[in-house]
Amino acid sequence: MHPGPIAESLLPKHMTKNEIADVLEEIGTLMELKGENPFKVRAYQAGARTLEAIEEAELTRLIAEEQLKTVKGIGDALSQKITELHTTGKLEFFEKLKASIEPGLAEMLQIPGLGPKKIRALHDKLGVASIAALTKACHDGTVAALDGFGEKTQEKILAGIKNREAYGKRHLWWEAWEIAAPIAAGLRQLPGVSQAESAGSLRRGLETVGDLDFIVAAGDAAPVVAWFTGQPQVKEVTAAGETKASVRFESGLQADLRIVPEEQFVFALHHFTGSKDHNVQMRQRALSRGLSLSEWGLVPAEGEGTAKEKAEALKAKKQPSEKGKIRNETELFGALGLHFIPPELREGLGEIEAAEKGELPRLVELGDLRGAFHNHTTASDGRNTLAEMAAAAAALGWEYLGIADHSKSSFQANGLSEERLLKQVAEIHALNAAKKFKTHVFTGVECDILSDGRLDYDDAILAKLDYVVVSVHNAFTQDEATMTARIIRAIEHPRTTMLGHLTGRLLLRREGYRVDVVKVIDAAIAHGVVIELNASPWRLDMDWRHWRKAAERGLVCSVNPDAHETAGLDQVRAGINSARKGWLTKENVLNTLPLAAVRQRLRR
Ligand code: DGT
Ligand code: CA
Ligand code: CA
Ligand code: ZN
Repeated sequence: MHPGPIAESLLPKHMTKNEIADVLEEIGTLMELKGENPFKVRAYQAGARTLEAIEEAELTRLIAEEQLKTVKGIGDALSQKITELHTTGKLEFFEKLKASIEPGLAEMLQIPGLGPKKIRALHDKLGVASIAALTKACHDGTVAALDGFGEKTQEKILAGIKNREAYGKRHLWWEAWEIAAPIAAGLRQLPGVSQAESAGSLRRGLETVGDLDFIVAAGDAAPVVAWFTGQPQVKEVTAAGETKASVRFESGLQADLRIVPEEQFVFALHHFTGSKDHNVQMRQRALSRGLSLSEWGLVPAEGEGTAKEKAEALKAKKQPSEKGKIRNETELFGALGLHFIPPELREGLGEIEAAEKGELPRLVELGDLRGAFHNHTTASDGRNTLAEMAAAAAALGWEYLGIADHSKSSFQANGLSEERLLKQVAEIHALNAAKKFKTHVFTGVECDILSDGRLDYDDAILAKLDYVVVSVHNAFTQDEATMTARIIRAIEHPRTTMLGHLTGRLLLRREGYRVDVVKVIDAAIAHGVVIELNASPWRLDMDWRHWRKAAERGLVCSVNPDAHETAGLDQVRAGINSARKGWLTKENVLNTLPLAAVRQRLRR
């Protein structure tokens, strides 16, 4: 498991300004869903924006001095609610509001592209109050006939419902990990528990997770089952046996728990880490050596009885010496003539052959990162100021932070005009000169790739920046050849440093645009352009499945948080998972370089 925030997530905590802004935003959405006064709705949305523009420390001061209501855009009522959230982490008004919404309507909010206003209209005019009823209304064509909807909207809604069904069963790695990490830590602290791990796709760092799989070593299973099923986040206990249990959390995520005796732990952990393909290959390898590998143990293949019976028989013999006993995964792989295979590589994609030859790469680690590019501030669509972002990077111990706000064509993200961009560059220079933070800030931009492949600023402007990230943010529906040529044209631009989120996919929400990834990789290598591994848990783009081959051919990766708030910087953790799944080493990743080397590289 990764190190990370553990026990504090179980305690009531005070909320940060961004978390409070999220609640205000949701209140606005729910009130709109209920058809309440639009002025009230807008007050909450505006309150969220106002809050984002205030620095965290300033908010704390305003609350302590009871001055919050004097801020323009925050009245008495809002000030009270913000204060309650800030100090207690809860808001009674919000809880009541949530409880007052018909569950079917709230569920409709999960359909991509369907907002509260439209849901309200569907409810009032067609009496639709569930996804099932909405599906039927779309098939009947009554949705298209509604004022303000039409054929196109109806099609979009149907596609959204289908997406939700297809994706609904999986969860983002990040969200799964936030639930799993404190539970694994809690299990480890239980009396009588000697080891506990999250296995499965979560441990392998897969971008989405079907369910959680906890493996625990304990002599007495009953108290472990009781603790696990009694966790406050558990919504439903779907099974509880003597050595196993299954639960479902609020988000719909399910978790399996298995408790095994100490000596079986390593075999169970390996088995339930998977993947299935990796396990099949491992079992074949064991068989070719006259051994049988399973969750129960590693036993001779010949002779009567199941693997379980043989493992138990071996155990009953109580071998007098510890010799030959397998205590951890390194020894398990070793027993089959293999170097240790990190969980992220266990996808059955050649890792066993490499482990046999001693050719596994030394994978990049979170601690190797010395900074990060592609981060936003309140200048465009970020939620923290330049100074706050720099302070957060310094707190992470980073040597540098690259700012890359949106360019002028991204008006929906408050993209920067030339004038505002130059003003930001001056601000960054002043910040660096003041040496208030240990972290050096690089000036950059996330420059739109226009629909024909030109960049969104003139060369003279781009020349004033330390680096340029180029990204596609519009005209997603171009055909593959057009999109590929468009992106390659941007890569060929002499001012381009790196390519942002190559396919534009949003995991569990929308497919990426059509693009020939291999051609884009070729162009990037040919022009010395870096491709980012966008570490946002929603993106993880370029996908890990392309990285191994691309890096072998000389492509350089930058693990970019694409942070829109200070908390987003930590998401490089998810990017590192994908980098490791892509067999990347420290040498393949730009932002593992120390400051001086990065400076030199950017000057090229
Ligand atoms: P998920 O939950 O869909 O994201 O993916 P996993 O890999 O966590 O799969 P899961 O939870 O069904 O099972 C955990 C691991 O247990 C899986 O990676 C490999 C092992 N496993 C489960 N079922 C089988 C099976 O039928 N054959 C083999 N060889 N291994 C299995
Ligand atoms: Ca699983
Ligand atoms: Ca499972
Ligand atoms: Zn972007």
